[in-house]
Amino acid sequence: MTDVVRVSKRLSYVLRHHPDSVGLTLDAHGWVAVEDLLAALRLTRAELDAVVAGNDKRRFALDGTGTRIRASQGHSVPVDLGLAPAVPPGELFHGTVERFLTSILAEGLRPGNRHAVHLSPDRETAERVGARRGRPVVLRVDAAAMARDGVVFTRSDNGVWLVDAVPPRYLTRL
Ligand code: HQG
Repeated sequence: MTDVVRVSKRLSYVLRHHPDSVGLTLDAHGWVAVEDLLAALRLTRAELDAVVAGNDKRRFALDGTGTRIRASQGHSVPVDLGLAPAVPPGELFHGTVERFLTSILAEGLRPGNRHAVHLSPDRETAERVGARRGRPVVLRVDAAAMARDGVVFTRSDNGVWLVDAVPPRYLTRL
């Protein structure tokens, strides 16, 4: 694991799940002062900037002034990302693994520990998400039908589609 990946994982842990573990508190929208984060994690600004800029999924976002930072999605602590409802593409994808399928097809996609169910804009991305846990299985989500039925979608700063839940009738195994 490279240093950048190590720091990225540490930032995900702190900014999504356990800010308290290093004595930080996120504001209501998930932001923390860059200065406080650097002090808490003993990082230099250059090290932080390398992780933010080099991150494969743009997991972290600086505010307009570059003085505050937050995770773009994936939180388990309560934050309001302030994302506006957005119209999804006709179909979205979810990557998972075989062992979850019986449950998913019975009760639909649930957010688990996170705030929202994460959906990918394309099949390849969903395969990568599923592959974190084993041989990937990709589900097609009929986002057009969900939107038509009044489900609210938001899109995170890094292009992940977020929704509260996906009932099984909108899912098809690919
Ligand atoms: C499964 C990573 C049983 C679901 C990724 C998944 C993504 C169910 C797991 C982002 C279920 C939740 C999110 C049900 C859902 N019964 N299992 N009813 N409903 N599941 O990690 O979508 O690198 O919370 O299929 O790339 O895997 O962190 O969600 O396997 O973008 O930036 O429960 O996390 O991004 O797992 O991944 P997760 P996810 P980062």
